[in-house]
Amino acid sequence: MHHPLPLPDAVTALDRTLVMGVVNVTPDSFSDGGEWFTPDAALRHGLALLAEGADLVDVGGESTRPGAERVPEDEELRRVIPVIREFASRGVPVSVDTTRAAVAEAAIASGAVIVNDVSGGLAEPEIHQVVARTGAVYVAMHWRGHADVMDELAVYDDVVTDVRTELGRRVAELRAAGVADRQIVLDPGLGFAKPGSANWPLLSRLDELLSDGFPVLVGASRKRFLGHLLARDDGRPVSPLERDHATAAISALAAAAGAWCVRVHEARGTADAVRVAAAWNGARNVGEDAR
Ligand code: PMM
Repeated sequence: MHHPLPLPDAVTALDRTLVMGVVNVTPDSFSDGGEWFTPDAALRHGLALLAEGADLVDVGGESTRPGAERVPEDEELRRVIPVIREFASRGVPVSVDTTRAAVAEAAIASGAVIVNDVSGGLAEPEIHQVVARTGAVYVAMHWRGHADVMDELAVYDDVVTDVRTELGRRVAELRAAGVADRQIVLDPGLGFAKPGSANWPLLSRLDELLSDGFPVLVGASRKRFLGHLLARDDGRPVSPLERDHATAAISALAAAAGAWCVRVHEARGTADAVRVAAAWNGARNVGEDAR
C-alpha cells in the first residue's frame, strides 16, 4: 500500500477508496448545467454531497468541457475562494480544481488541502512550486491541451502506455520542483484528449497505472463515453444526469482495483459502491488467510 498522503486524519483513517464530490462553481459545466453557480448554492450543494457520503469536495471555477473557453483568473478566484473558505471553516477537506498557480496558492491560503490540476502542471508549471512550498497534496491528471484543442490531440499508440509515460514526465517535473512523492496522486484523465474508446482500457488496466506506485484518482462521472455506452436505440447518448448508475458501477470496479479516490457528481451511489468494493476485497483477503 501507499504511504498516507498528508491529509487530515479523518481522511487518511478511512480504509477504503475515498469519494470526492464535485462542486463546480461555473455557469457552463457540461454535466450539471451550472446549477451551482452562486457561492451559496455551491455551498449547499457540497453540503448535500457530504451528507450523501462524499468524504471531501472538489471546488472548481473553470469548466473543462470540450470546447469551453478560458475564464479570467480574477473571475476564477472570485468564484472559488469564498466557497473554499466556507467549507474549510466547517472542517471539510477541500480540493481546488484549477490549472493556475495563483488560484492554487490562494485556495491553499483559504484552507484547501489538495490541488487538483487537470493539466498536471502543463498549463502553468509554476503551480508545482506552489505545491512544493505549501506541502499540499497534488493530483497530476493526464492532459494534452486546453478544452478548445484537446479533441485534436487525442492520438495514441497504446493509450495506457502513453498515459503512463506522460504522467511519468509530470512526476519528474514535480520532483525537480521539490514536491515529495508522498504529495503526489496520478489521474488518467478520462475524457481529456481521449476518444471514447480510449477510456475503457485506462479503466480496465488501472492496475498498470497503479503499478507506478502512486495513489490514483479516477474521474469518470457523467462523462461522454458513458453517454455513448448507454445510448438508446436511436443512437443518441443519454444525458449527463442519466449516467449516474454507470458512474457508480465504475466506482465499484475502480475501487476494487485499488483506486485511491473517485471524483463524482452524485455521491450516494458511489459511497455505497466503494463500501461494496472494500467488503469484496476484504473478504478475499480473509479467505486467503484461512486457506
Ligand atoms: N474531470 C473533470 C474536471 N476535473 N479532475 C480530475 N482530477 N479528474 C477528472 O477526471 C476531472 C477533473 C471534468 O468534469 P466536470 O466538468 O464535470 O467537473
